[in-house]
Amino acid sequence: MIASSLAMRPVRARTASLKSTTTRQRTNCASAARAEISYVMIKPDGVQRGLVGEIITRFEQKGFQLKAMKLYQTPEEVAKEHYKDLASKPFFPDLVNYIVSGPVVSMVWEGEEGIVKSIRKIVGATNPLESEPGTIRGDFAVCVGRNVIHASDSPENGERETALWFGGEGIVDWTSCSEDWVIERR
Ligand code: RTP
Ligand code: MG
Repeated sequence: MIASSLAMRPVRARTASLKSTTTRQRTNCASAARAEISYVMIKPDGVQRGLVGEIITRFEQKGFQLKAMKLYQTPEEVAKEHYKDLASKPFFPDLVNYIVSGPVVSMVWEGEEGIVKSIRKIVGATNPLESEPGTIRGDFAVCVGRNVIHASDSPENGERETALWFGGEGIVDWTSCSEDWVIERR
């Protein structure tokens, strides 16, 4: 019975490669939306405080799909490259020291068009004292210099940051068995 029901499942577009992720079309989705990826990172304070499971649960329960994950001790040059747009800010040295101060959990999450913006909403405002309750920073942080989590701020940066942190390796091409219950298809 299981084999026959699986055989009737529709054929879906799959992630052919990291590079092609944003250009592929999910042909069976009702909205025919393009897929996006977000690079999400639990910062050293989130790892040290035992928030990894709680944070991953929020994205899983939302219905986004995990494509890559690793526990990683960040080299200084990677931290600097990641935040290079902030290099002129007075807090930049402290930010780099923070990111390399312990292991981070690096992840790539994929979803339909809009996932990058949606994840930023789930993460909350940069300053945790201004983050809404119910967001990750709103619930688990009080200080901008210890704000627990990073998430890409645009689809382009989702691609750039994924390439920086994963270098094209560790991205898993898989489809969740619950996808048909999460995404409407016509
Ligand atoms: P992130 O890149 O980490 O997701 O944070 P974000 O987009 O919400 O904010 P962004 O402006 O990109 O800042 C990056 C990180 O720098 C630290 N920061 N410190 N002391 C300060 O005024 C200050 N401002 C920013 C925070 O850790 C922030 O997440
Ligand atoms: Mg940012």
